[in-house]
Amino acid sequence: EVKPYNMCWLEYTDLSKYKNKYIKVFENVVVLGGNELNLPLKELKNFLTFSLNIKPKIFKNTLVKGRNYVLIGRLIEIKKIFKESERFEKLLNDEGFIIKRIDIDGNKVLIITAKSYNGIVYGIFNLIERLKRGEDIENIDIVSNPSLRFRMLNHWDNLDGSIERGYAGKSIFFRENKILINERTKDYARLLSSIGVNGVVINNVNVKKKEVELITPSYLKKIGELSKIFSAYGIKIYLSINFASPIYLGGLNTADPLDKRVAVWWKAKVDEIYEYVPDFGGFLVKADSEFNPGPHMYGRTHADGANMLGEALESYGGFVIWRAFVYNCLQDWRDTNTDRAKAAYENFKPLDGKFSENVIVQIKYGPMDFQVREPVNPLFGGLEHTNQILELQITQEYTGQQIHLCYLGTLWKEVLDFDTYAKGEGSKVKEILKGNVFDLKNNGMAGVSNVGDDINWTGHDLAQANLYTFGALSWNPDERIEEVVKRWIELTFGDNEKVIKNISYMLLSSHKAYEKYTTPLGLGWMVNPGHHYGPNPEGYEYSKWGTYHRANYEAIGVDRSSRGTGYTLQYHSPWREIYDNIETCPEELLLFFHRVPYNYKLKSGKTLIQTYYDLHFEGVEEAEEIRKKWIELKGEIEDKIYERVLNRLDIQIEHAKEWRDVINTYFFRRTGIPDEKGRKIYP
Ligand code: GCW
Repeated sequence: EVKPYNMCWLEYTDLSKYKNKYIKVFENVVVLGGNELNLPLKELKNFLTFSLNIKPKIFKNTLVKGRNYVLIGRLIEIKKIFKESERFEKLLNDEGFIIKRIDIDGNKVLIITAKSYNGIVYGIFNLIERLKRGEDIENIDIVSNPSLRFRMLNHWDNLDGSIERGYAGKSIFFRENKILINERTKDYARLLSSIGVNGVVINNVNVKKKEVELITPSYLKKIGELSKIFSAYGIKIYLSINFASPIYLGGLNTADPLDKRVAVWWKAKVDEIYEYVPDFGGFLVKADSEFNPGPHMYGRTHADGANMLGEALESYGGFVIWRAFVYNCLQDWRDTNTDRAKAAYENFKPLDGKFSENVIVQIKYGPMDFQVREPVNPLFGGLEHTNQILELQITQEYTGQQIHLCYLGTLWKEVLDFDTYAKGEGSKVKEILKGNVFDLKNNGMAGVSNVGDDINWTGHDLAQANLYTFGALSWNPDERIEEVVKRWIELTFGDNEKVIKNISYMLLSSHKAYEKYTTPLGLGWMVNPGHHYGPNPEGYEYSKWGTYHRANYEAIGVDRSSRGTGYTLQYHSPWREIYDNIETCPEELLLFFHRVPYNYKLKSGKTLIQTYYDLHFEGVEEAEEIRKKWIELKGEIEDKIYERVLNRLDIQIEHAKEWRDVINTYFFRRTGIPDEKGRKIYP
């Protein structure tokens, strides 16, 4: 049967060329336990059948004698029949798995085991990945544990089927105020599970009128069904809630978290939710942020609000994920004392240690809003007693909206590797999330989904790589990004060397290119207001959103040093000193931290203005180079995909030139300083 969408890295491509290599291993499959492993077993069977043309014999709870076999079972089962496996116990965390080929009574046995059901599912998908890439498994010996506990996708999907900041069609969860459940629902769960994701928030953090009702029985029944489908793949469903729900739904005249009636209402609400959705994960809350209600309306703190909800969820093992994206979105542009970059830290640092154990604060990677480059949010390293989730934007709101190729794995990796120095050297963001810096384990990563109902899920076919990479890094933030990229290409496009080489180049150079032709050196913004696509140098300059560059004829940028807004003081040493000094500040963030005269000389000896011109010309050239690499692959990639991507690359080049010319002209008009190289800059 042909699906109206492709299956990304899970597509059953014809791999019968590997049949001989694997047939001896997979002829017999033994499964231990009851029927609870039917689903992962079926995943393996389907892959073997459809891709490798191997039809294994399945044995339930009976060991086959005198033959090689695959042995799948929870560790607790495996230990009963195979003593040696007792030492696996110590190697595994709750969701990890082992894939190992060993000798039992003279037969070769490929064991796939884990402590939990989730671990088995991950193990099966991992094995499938290896087979798909033709890896040698004769002597396979793998132990893999997820480093982070929470590996979540956040959907900004609305009940009417639209998606806030969605660039790949309509919601796969909602249509016309109803919840959608179909074949695609399950396939989405499969895709996410195969990359290790274990939680999905299905609705937008901006919870509007209709969406408030998602926590009422009229929707909960369907959410229960949805949750069953996802649970089978180890994924919990979470909901974004409106903090004022007790008013909207409960008929109360307040949502004050310290008002007894409010707490009682939430407790009853949570009880009701778990009746319908026994596997429910918890709430995601955007409170006191961009016109969403919150505890501040009642003079209470974020901790008061979050803990009240946490208490309601506690007995079920549910969690409250509370966003730190809080700032004054009604700033007067004339007010130069307020600095939006400081807001998250100012709001949450004083509350460090005040949040309950089942509350997690979710922090955007930078202090502003998912710009192409920002410094790492100082709350990382700033919060020492608070569970935290790193929020990344997989959907490309500010990075080309899936029209431009902009692979984000390289940026995310830099964020994860950033050393906060909270406890001296080695206090990297990823170590904090792993629980190695502070003694807190309920941490993780959340990615704002780039998925919609487009034929390829992500609009741009190559944007699937961003989704895949999010999963890979949240499982193992230490992995080399080149490896992740290579694996994704092989799984998606096969093992043709030229394809691997060219697409690797395209992905790995794309973020840099995008950065150069848009707003490099940490400047950011300069987008069209509202939809945020395309250049507009003063689009937000005189508005309320707090994202100013304050360019005049001499200089551009906001002084966020200790002599300016003092934002640099939110960092630990040595960063606060490094960022504070224009001479030591990393140049890729120069205009984020400093107000810089156009004739200021960078390390290259070039002036700021000349650097800006040069980067913009370079960025477009790099985008053209990226397009060339794709054209070289004509004939090697399925025609439809080839054409789809080429079409987007063509538009990208055109829009990159638009960016280059608008930005360069803006700088030229501000300064009157011509390009030293005499290139065309529109006067
Ligand atoms: O990036 C901004 C977006 C909003 C979004 C908000 C947030 C969901 O422009 O669309 O709202 O951030 O993260 O809450």
